[in-house]
Amino acid sequence: MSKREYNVAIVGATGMVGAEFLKILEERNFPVGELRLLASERTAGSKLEFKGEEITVGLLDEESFEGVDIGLFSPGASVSKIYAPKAAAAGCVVVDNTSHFRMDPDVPLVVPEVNPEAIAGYEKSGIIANPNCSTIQMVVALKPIYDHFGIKRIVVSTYQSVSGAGKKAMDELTEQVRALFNMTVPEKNVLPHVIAFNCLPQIDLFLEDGYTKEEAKMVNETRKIFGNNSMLISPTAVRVPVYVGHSESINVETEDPVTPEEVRELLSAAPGVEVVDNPAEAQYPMTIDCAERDSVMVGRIRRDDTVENGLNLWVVADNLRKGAALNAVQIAEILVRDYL
Ligand code: NAP
Ligand code: 12T
Repeated sequence: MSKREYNVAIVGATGMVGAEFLKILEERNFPVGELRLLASERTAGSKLEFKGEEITVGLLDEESFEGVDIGLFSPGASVSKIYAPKAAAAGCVVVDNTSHFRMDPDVPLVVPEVNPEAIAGYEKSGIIANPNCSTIQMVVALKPIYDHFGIKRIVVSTYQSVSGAGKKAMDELTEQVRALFNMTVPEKNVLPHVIAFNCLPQIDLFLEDGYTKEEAKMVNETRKIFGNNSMLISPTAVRVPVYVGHSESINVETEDPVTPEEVRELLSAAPGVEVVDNPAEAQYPMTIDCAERDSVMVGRIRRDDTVENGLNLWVVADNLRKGAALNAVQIAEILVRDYL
């Protein structure tokens, strides 16, 4: 480490991911020098707490990144598109949580448990992209399986919480539940249909081929992170009425023969993974247990007998933590340890 403390900006500090950034920087005792909190005119001037001190939220503008070493961005793709390059031009290394730069060949897409070496490529653009929440938890669980047995094909269905769509979507679920219990008609403004007591097989917008953008992100990002464009991935992304935590049913076809026992042992020793798999005691990963946890929980590990080398897994993680802010802070930790 060439320097003891780093000036950090959180862009989108007043959002769900921003709140998690503040908590995680404090919890992990990241070497923060000056901390700059930035948001839009809607919340600029409000105050947030970091290490017992109140910090006033500033307005994101052209001058926001003077003297800032690391920018942790989650203000939405259209805002990152404009401000991440401005920050990088001012000498700030950006770790961006939005979808905008993920597939840019000049921007590394990083999950520290899977491809930390890719961080070295940050110098080209000054930007490192944080993958989509659903991609992150899937690749953390699959990395040891990929390394030991090879992966031919993945079929994944997600059960994604409303917090993935931001604060307004969480409030919408609450208001809809309240309305329904009061026998009134629920209103919808953020998600495409009523989410209370419902499941929506649509996350983000539809593409021409009938898949959604969220599904396409899982395919493209997973291939980029593993550096393997021939990996076959068939996704379905579903929004469920859960506040925090995404679940995934993952079917994997491996190259080499594999047993559930081998996978349980391998995953038990894998970084960032916690095996919760004891059917006799009805123990398996659940979103009510994942909030505030750092690990990706894996359970229901069993053979898929319909193919020669098949496995089924149930994978759960806190989408705001490992799926967003924690992964980005882990990237920043490697940056300060090895690069800055
Ligand atoms: P959120 O709760 O709606 O918060 C959005 C934040 O962005 C707020 O702080 C908001 O500030 C700020 N913002 C919006 N427009 C801005 C502008 N023009 N200038 C400056 N700040 C602006 O959303 P969230 O859940 O935190 O997610 C934010 C973004 O992170 C998403 O759009 C998504 O791209 C990304 N995300 C990524 C993952 C992932 O998979 N890695 C997961 C969740 C989210 P105000 O309060 O002032 O409006
Ligand atoms: N549409 O960062 O709505 O690409 O859950 C993350 C979460 C996009 C992203 C969601 C989304 C992203 C959602």
